[in-house]
Parts: sequence; C-alpha cells; structure tokens
Amino acid sequence: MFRNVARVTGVVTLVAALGLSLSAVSPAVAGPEQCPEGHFCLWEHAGYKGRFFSSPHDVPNVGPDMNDKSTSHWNRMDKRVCVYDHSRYRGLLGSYGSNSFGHMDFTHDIITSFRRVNAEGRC
Ligand SMILES: [Ca+2]
Repeated sequence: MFRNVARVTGVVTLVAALGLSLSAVSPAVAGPEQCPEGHFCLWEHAGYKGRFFSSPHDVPNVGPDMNDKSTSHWNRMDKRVCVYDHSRYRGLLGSYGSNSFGHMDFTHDIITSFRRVNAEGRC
C-alpha cells in the first residue's frame, strides 16, 4: 500500500515538475496520471489500465462504454464517493474515501453511477 502511494506521488510530482497539466496527459497512455485532481476516476482493468472514465461531478450514469466495467479507481475528490450498481444512484454498493485508490474488490465490474456523500457524510 505504501509503495503504491509513493509511486502515485512520484508520478504527480514528476508531472508537476515538467509543468504539465494532469488533464492534458493523453488518454491513450493508461495509468494513474490520467486522473485529474478533484476527479473520481475509474479504469476498466486492474493496475489503472484499459478504458478510462473520470469526472469532478456526481455522475448518474457512466455510459455504455464504462457500465459494469470498472476495476481500478482513484478518488481525488475532497469527499468520500458512493458507488451504485444502477443509474441515478440506485443500488448502493459502498463508498471510497477521499484519496483512496487501487483495485476495487467489492465493486469490480458493477458500478453504473457514483456521487459524493451528502453534507451529513452519508450516501
Ligand atoms: Ca451496474
């Protein structure tokens, strides 16, 4: 776990040192560097590979390209994010804390929508 944090921090530091915007990184290059600050990010496969989806907002439906296909995540939002099996936040699966990342064991290939916790910190 600590090694992953160090690796991600290193990538972010490198990108920042090069003066690049994280959102400007080519989507063709799969990896955690695809995830912009403030976004909730999903990848199709383990290890931040395959199709990529991210948003800085609540998403009522991730769309046909990503529906039930997410395996890796990185929550770069400042709040815990709740994930749901169905569109429009139906079928709560669980939640991921701010700055959590990695393989999604309990929501692998099932997420259809996600949103930040409410003001009370609840899904
Ligand atoms: Ca689903």
